[in-house]
Amino acid sequence: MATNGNFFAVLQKAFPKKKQAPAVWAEGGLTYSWQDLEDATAMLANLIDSLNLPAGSRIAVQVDKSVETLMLYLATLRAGHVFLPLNTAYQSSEIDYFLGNASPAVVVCSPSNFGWVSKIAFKNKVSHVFTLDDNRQGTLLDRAALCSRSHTPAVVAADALAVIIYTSGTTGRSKGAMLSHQNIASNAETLKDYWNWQADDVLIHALPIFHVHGLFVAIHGALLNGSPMIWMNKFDPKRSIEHMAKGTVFMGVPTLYTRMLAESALNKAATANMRLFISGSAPMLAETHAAWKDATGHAILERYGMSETAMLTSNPCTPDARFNGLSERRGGTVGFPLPGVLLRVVDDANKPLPAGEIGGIQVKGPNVFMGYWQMPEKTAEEFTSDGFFKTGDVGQQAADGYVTIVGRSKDLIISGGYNVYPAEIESFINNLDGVVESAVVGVPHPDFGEVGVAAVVLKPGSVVSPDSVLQAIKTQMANFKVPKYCEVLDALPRNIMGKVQKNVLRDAHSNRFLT
Ligand code: MCA
Ligand code: AMP
Repeated sequence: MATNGNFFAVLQKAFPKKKQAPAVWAEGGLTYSWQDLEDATAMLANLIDSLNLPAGSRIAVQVDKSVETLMLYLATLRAGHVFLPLNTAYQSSEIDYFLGNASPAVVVCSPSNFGWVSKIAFKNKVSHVFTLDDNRQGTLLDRAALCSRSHTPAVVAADALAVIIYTSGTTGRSKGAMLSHQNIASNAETLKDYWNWQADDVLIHALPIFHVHGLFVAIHGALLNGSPMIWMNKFDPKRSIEHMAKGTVFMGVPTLYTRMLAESALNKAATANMRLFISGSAPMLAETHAAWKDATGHAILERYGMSETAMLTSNPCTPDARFNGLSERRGGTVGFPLPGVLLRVVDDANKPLPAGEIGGIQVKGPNVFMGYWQMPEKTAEEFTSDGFFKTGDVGQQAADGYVTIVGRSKDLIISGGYNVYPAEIESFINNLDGVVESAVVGVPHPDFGEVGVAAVVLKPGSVVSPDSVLQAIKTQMANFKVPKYCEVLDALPRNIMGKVQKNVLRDAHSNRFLT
């Protein structure tokens, strides 16, 4: 029989032989052993099996982070279905879109959201709605408790769909990036090797698990290495530093690092047990990289990736033989293409550029996704005729191999590691009563790296305050999408072609949040 392509089966093989050893230490005191992980994922997978869902059914999950959410993710793979994580900040109109677009068979939500989520779910013909909170309560675990602890992982092809991650687009609504078992397995295996995971590693897990960074990069690394995790349901800078006495690996977006840098407890002694600090999801300022080195003696390893591709490049962990044995973790760069990833920098005609020249970044590799869920035209647009994926990021690769991201061709704001597409906010503002048009730009912010600022033009005679615009967005959209400032203008700045000059707006507000 052909080998099982199910990524859960790959992870399960990597679970340590000592089943009673700790797999997860949760803040609050609970310890979960590898046997607990085995049993709980079996029970949840048996519950999923008992629903008799068609193969490849989507299981949409919008719940607070907990170890049980991790179990649910693993159980979904184990049962051969498709995990669809949703940011807990999403509100009803956003959830309505995702459920309508993905047609999940199962929705799992927080008990406190059951009222509104179940209405939207039933409207979208979802057959099963379960609840799960971050304290092991809810109908999901009540039902799973009745199921057997024995379960054989479903046999699936390596190229079967495993996870859908929604990512917003420069135009229109979000697109579901489809990742196969093989996509996530190949990336996890590459990173296990490249980041030199050690037998005694302990991961401090501080990120949310509804995006690639916390869900794939962090969790897969630890599980594939059979390493325990210190599990934080919510990031806290003080407690993260305390955990470093026991932990060895930390992964975060730059905001997590700047918040920890502000703590007096951060010093060389507090981080002496740590082996590796990894940053990604947003650009880390070279100053932050240098400040961290100063405070702790550790050089943060920055890497670069996307929901569509998982990880693409990384600074070296140990000397990289492919690049003359270079081992420097160079601040302001995202390092080398990972083994197996082809990366090229091209001009507007897709022609590869020489080293050092700036252009569009395109990639190819076993980690690159299967396409956007039910959007074949969008998928085709994003690939070149020779099979490279257009990242929408602009950068250069130096002669010695280091890749630097210098900007984005996509109109995107990355705020505290979350992506905000101005087009989505602008279209919402433009539909408000009394508004003619708007423009949303990203400007530097000391905590979130970048935040949105909105400029709004009103219809003659209408009275709309900037605060009411922000308030209206807040009631309908995830909180991280709400611009941090809004102004009313007589007209948007335009060039002679009539195109809105977002750079003029960005310049006008570039110091708004900086001291
Ligand atoms: C919270 N707020 C934000 C953000 N987070 N505003 C802008 N950007 C944000 N990221 C809002 C809150 O709604 C609140 O507004 C106010 O800011 C203060 O909230 P605060 O309590 O400080 O926030 P927090 O709960 O502490 O969250 C900050 C955070 C969080 C811990 C930095 O944003 C976070 O966990 N970010 C990580 C995101 C991540 O994992 N990204 C990976 C994506 P109000 O008071 O008005 O309600 S995966 C990816 O990008 C690719 C593939 C990759 O390469 O990894
Ligand atoms: P997402 O849609 O959440 O997958 O975000 C992916 C985008 O985040 C990439 O296309 C980049 O623009 C950005 N990104 C991720 N890691 C880095 C990094 N280390 N430096 C700069 N940008 C990054």
